[in-house]
Amino acid sequence: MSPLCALTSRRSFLGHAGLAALGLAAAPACAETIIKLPLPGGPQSRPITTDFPQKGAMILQRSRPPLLETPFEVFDKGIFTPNDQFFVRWHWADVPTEIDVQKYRLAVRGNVNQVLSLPLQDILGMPRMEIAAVNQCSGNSRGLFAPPVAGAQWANGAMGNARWTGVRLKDVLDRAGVKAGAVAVRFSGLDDALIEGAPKLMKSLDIDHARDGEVMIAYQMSGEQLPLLNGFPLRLIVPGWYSTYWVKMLSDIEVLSAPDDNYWMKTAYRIPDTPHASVTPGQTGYKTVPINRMAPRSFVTNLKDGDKVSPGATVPVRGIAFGGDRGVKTVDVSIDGAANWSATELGSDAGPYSFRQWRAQIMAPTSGDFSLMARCTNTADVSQPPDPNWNPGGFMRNVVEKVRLTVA
Ligand SMILES: Nc1nc2c(c(=O)[nH]1)N[C@H]1C(S)=C(S)[C@@H](COP(=O)(O)O)O[C@H]1N2
Ligand SMILES: [Mo]
Repeated sequence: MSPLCALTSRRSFLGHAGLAALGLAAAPACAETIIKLPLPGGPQSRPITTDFPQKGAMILQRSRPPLLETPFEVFDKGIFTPNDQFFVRWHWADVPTEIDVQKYRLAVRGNVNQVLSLPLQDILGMPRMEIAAVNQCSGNSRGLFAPPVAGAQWANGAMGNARWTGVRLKDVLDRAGVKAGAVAVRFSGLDDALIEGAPKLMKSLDIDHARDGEVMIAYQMSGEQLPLLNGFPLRLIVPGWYSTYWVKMLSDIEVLSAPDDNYWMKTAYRIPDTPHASVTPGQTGYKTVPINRMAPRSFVTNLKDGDKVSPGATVPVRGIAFGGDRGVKTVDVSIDGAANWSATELGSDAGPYSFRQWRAQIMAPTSGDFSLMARCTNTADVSQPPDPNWNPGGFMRNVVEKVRLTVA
């Protein structure tokens, strides 16, 4: 990287959160490396950036607000995604670049007995909990949708797994005392839109879900403070649900006595109320619901499209899987286009919401090209579907993925 690039991006991101300044952060011109993502709708080229604070090499999808994708080979290293290569997604460009931890307060208000304004110290003093959970963007893999749809053209790296440490949301709500008639709890953070009148990101959960003892407010991610871009100092964790609900830099919790009809619940992040949230391109008039639970997925991590294997060779294969809203029961692989499947060996179990590693050996054919497929079945016996889903939001892809290999 040229010294000028380094200087510009440092000052603009770590310095004051000015609009123009932030726009310079990690400008693609500063990239050293270009990689290609396998996106059928193109364009495929993306710069690799190391210009963001607390982040290593990331795929630059957009610089302002930052959209940074995890390079896929990172997922081969283990079930926990390193914080410095954990993906980043923000909707609006006014993201604080500094947090004054002394002044930070978490408000709990609305339909409660006592309005709270909690300093971080109070949260740190409450009973701790820890959970391993996959944080996956609703639009992870959107760039693989055919026909293409609008939105961030992610490949498969808008996901990550971490051990989250923090407090139960239930405990925080109990401290405020939820009053009768509460139906939902709404969350928002310190970020905001720069555009006048644009709706601030706010997401809600039903009151029972919010109090289930699993939804939590995290202050640590795999044993460290949250990176700023992943929501320092506090973020919501909603195990098993898409990360659109995992509000970062959480500053406001509002208990509602009527369903939330804010833009981010009523209009955005809605999926067709159909199997696999799938519709036909151009279809209209279907019912929609807010996106919610994740579906099972699995990925090969030690081989990629175009890799060569020797004729008839025994090839070790491995990857990761997650069950979506529950644990992984089995992962099977096929090398004959889904005609036959064989079981893989599962790695250690870090809990129902975590990535789980799998490994197997396959016997390469003696000639020709072939596809390696991996299919996860979760503990509710839900398996990945053979055909890709489609919806205009590019949400919830969980088709059985293929890696195309060449015998040579
Ligand atoms: N405050 C705030 N929280 C947010 C968002 C946001 O724009 N602002 N985006 C959500 C979405 S859509 C995603 S995919 C995740 C991304 O989390 P990450 O950046 O830690 O990977 O944050 C969620 N929480
Ligand atoms: Mo997202």
